[in-house]
Amino acid sequence: MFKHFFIILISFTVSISTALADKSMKIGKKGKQEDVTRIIKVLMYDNYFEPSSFTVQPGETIKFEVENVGELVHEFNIANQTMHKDHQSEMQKLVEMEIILADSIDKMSMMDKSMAHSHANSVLLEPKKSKDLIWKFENTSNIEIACNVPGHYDVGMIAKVEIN
Ligand SMILES: [Cu+2]
Repeated sequence: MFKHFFIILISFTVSISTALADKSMKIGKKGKQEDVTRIIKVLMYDNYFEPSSFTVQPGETIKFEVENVGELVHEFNIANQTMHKDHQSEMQKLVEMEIILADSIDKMSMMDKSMAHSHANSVLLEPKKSKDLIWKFENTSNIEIACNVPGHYDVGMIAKVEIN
């Protein structure tokens, strides 16, 4: 009897953690222009975002007009904490290869070395540059918008995203 209960408890715990892990990976997907219902202007400074938090509805498609008004290279990346951590090592490599410099991006060698850096969920911008990103949020949780240029996440270049 007791043994049975224990087994049930274990399988219950496993299924809960699987569900959570699965849920945290759902950050949405690249959105389509025709589905955009809201446009949000985002400014990137050294080292923070303005606005510093976002509230979105599940299923909503938002166009982010991202502009880097700082003096350094910055990234606007929609992901969760685990994805940001993974991406940070990728960015670290690009810095070590001197492809991403403090205030510029060596696009030629980025192409040469096939280190093309474009992901649907992020934009990487030199100072004074801007770019749009359309994102469809769906059944999302634990989303953070962050900059993964080495050191920036650690000093708090993160914007919270609340799904409401
Ligand atoms: Cu940054």
